Formats: sequence, structure tokens, C-alpha cells
Amino acid sequence: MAEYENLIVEQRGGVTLVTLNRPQALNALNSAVLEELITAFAAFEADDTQGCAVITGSGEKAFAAGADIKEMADKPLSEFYSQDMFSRWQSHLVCATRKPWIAAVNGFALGGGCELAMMADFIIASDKAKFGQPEITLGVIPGMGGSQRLTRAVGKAKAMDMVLTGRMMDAAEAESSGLVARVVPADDLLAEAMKTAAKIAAMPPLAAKAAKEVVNAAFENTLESGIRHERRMFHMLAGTADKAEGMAAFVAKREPRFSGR
Ligand code: CO8
Repeated sequence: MAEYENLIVEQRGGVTLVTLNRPQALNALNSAVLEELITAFAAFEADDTQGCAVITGSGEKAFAAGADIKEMADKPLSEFYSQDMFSRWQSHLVCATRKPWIAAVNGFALGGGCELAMMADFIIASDKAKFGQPEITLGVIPGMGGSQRLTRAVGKAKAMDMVLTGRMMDAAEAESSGLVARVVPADDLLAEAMKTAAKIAAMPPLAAKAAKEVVNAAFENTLESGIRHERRMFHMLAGTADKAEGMAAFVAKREPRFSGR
């Protein structure tokens, strides 16, 4: 396994647990963290023993308090633009990861931290979590997908409220707004996220990838083409060994043994 300075990466059964580990900077996301996340997620994606990942933050206080402001403070526009800064989050982390992953948000998820959580397939939050897009207070705006993913998750009114005022949402508001799937007591967060990830990791992997693909397609397609995409993926899964096994096991009233084929 690769060596990491800013992450802790562990395999627990079929689940890869990735912990952002810069607690002294509230797990702020600098370029070294991004490069390590790309390496860790590429390894997760390539490893057939791993079916789901969980990303969380070290320490009690933060999931991630944003992109690293100290790293960005003196960078000129020319560097942001010529390097197409932040594009690798989308191309190398989101688009390149076809297996499911969950964000377990344990505290502040602000700016790029909130955006990273929203890149995951869903969020499980501790009751102490706080979400926000405070970039406007720094003279910028969300730059890692926040304006698009937050708006899709919570709708225009709340997204505008958060992006224009920089205010934070607590976990209860995030759940009632549709930003997070579940809220659990802080002490139970990791166990709950790992249990959920283990359940997903035990599912037939081709069906898990296809399920993720078609739900995400809902954000890109018209209703008609999304439904057609779903139907074609369903047809594709009908040809898998795991469909034969899953249905045979149901009929025989036994547990299925999925092979990933
Ligand atoms: N970057 C760098 N360091 C940070 C960050 C950050 N985002 N957040 C916290 N830290 C550091 C602090 O500087 C401090 O370090 P030190 O001890 O060396 O002074 C340490 O973490 C602890 O932080 P605080 O002392 O501030 O802790 P508090 O409990 O007082 O406050 C807060 C916690 C409220 C979370 C506060 O730290 C805060 O407001 N942080 C910044 C939040 C923020 O604005 N995030 C958005 C960043 S911008 C961003 O994500 C943009 C993404 C895309 C940009 C695209 C541009 C083109």
C-alpha cells in the first residue's frame, strides 16, 4: 500500500476507510491532500476485494474546513487558470471512481470540505456536523462543484442563502434539506458509516456500479433518456452471473454468493 502523509488509509474487510489527517489545519485540503486522495481512490477502484469506501476527517472538530486558504492566499489568477486548479477533483476523484463511496462528516464541512462531502455518493453526518460554503467571505465563490451540487441537493432557495451569506447549516437542517442521508450521534458516526459501507460492499459489484451510474445520470439527462439509460443498464445486468445467483438464491431461500461476474 502507498505511503501517505496527509491521509490514513485502511482496508477493513471489503471497505476502504480514508481519513483526512491534518487535524492541526482542521483537515484543510491542500494540493498534497488532493494528490494522495487521487492515489488512494485509484487503489480502491483497482482492488477487486474493495466494494465501498468511506471518507472522514481526523479529530473531533472537522471533516475538512475547506481548501487550504494559506496555500491559495498568494497565488495569482494566472496560476489558478493555467493549472485549471481544482479540475482534478472532478476528473480524477469523482469521474474516475465508479465504485460507491460515503462521506462520514464528523464536524465542520466548509467550502471545499462541503464540496468534497458532496462528491461522495451520499453523506452520513454526525449530529455535530456543520455544512457551509463561506467562500464569499474570502472574495471568491465555491470552486469545486459547490454551486452545482449544493443547488441540486437542497434547491435554489437554500443554496443561494448559503452561498450568498456564507452561513452554516447544522446537521438537522442538512438532513431536512436533503443534503445528508442520515444523522447519527457523533459517537456512532464511524461505526454507522462502516456498517453501511460493508453492506454495500457485500452487494453484487456490477449492480452497485450500475446503480451509482444511473442515479448520477438523473442529474445529466432528460427524464426520458435517464429512464432509457436505467432500462439498458437493467438489461445489461440480466446477463451477469450475479443476477442468476441472486435470483436463484431467492427462489431457493438461501443466501446468495456473489462472484462479481
Ligand atoms: N485553510 C487553511 N487553514 C485552515 C483552514 C483552511 N480552510 N481552516 C482552518 N484552518 C487552520 C487555522 O488557520 C488554524 O491554524 P493555526 O492554528 O495555525 O492558526 C487551525 O486550522 C484551527 O482553526 P481556527 O483557529 O480558525 O479554529 P476555530 O475553531 O476558531 O474556527 C472555523 C473553526 C470556523 C472552521 C475556522 O477555522 C474557519 O472559518 N476556517 C475557514 C473556513 C473557510 O472559509 N473555508 C473555505 C475555504 S475556501 C474554499 O474551500 C474554496 C474551494 C474552492 C475555491 C475555488 C477558488 C477559485
